[in-house]
Amino acid sequence: MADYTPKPEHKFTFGLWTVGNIGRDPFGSPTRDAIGADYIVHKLAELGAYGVNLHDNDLVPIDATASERDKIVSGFKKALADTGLKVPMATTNLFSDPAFKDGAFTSPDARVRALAVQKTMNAMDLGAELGAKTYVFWGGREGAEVDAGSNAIEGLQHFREALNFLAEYSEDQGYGYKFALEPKPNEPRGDIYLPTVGSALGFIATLDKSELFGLNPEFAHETMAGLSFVHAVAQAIDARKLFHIDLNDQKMGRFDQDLRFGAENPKGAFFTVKLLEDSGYAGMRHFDAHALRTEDEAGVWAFAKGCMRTYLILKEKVARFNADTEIQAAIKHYKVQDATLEGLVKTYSKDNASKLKAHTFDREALGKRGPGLEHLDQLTMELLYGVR
Ligand code: GCO
Ligand code: MN
Ligand code: MN
Repeated sequence: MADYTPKPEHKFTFGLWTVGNIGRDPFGSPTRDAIGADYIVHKLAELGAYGVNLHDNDLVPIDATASERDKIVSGFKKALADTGLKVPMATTNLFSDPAFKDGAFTSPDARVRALAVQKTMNAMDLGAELGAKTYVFWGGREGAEVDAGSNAIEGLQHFREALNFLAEYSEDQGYGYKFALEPKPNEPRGDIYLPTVGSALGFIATLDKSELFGLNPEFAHETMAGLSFVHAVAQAIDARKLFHIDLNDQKMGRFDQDLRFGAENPKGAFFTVKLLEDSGYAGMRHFDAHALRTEDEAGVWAFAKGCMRTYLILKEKVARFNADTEIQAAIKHYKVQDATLEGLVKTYSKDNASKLKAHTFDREALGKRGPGLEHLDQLTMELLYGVR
């Protein structure tokens, strides 16, 4: 029986806000007590995680004085030093405070936009102090329910201005951050700007220092939009923009559920792990999920363990898939090769174009050919079901 014990080398991380989730929802009060940040650090280290990520206010309350802030941060740093846990990613809470109710970087109110940039600079200082190298921008409140008052083009312009400013600030301070935009289609706003991985990729190309910006795709977010998370991650990898990843799970078409990784869509989770492992993705495997509202503290740690264990189980399945001769033969059969034709279409030349035009295809045979996908998919499922 393989060993599925998480270890720091697996690069698993959790947010303070994930295992710290107190089980509040729009219809009900918290079902769990808040857990202290230092205690979370010790528990995560005990469970074999590599790191812990945070929003500024997960650690330092929004109205803390400078000396309160320093006291909290030094206590947290001690917990990190005692356990060896790292803080690879930091981010800003630009969604909880009522000031950000109609957007932060994209608010139609210039004062709110400036406040958002100021808050983010302070949060970037905090992240840098804790050693973070990835900075996430999740624009939860950047969007609208009503399009009559402002417009989405202005929103995007404001968003661009803020990100350009903050990238300069990071460089100026020598923080060396890479920035990861996290798209989400809706919730908490009716419609959030940059709703999908594809939209964020398009937007990044318009930023001044676009090389510093990439993606933090989330399983639940693409799934809420009815899209394939695997395809979204593939596109981010193809663009060399997969800077971070939020792993969790979600039923399609529902409110944001943040389920334990692999709990709902094992096949999607499997192909996600396959993409990450096969592509040599060297970043964090971050879990942005939380225990069910029904759970007590024991349930929280069972949830955290479960996320990591499922990843390792699926990683082992990926190795089996790649080594399975029958599966590999089926893939080989599926991907038909033709050296002559591939040579003709690979690069344009007048000669290639005229040879290609002169070629006669047996369209009927192409249309009739069975690629063997039923067989291949069944083999894949049997592997996932544990009988191969
Ligand atoms: C959500 C988001 C957030 C972000 C977090 C870090 O749906 O609430 O996924 O959890 O990931 O703010 O940027
Ligand atoms: Mn989310
Ligand atoms: Mn997220």
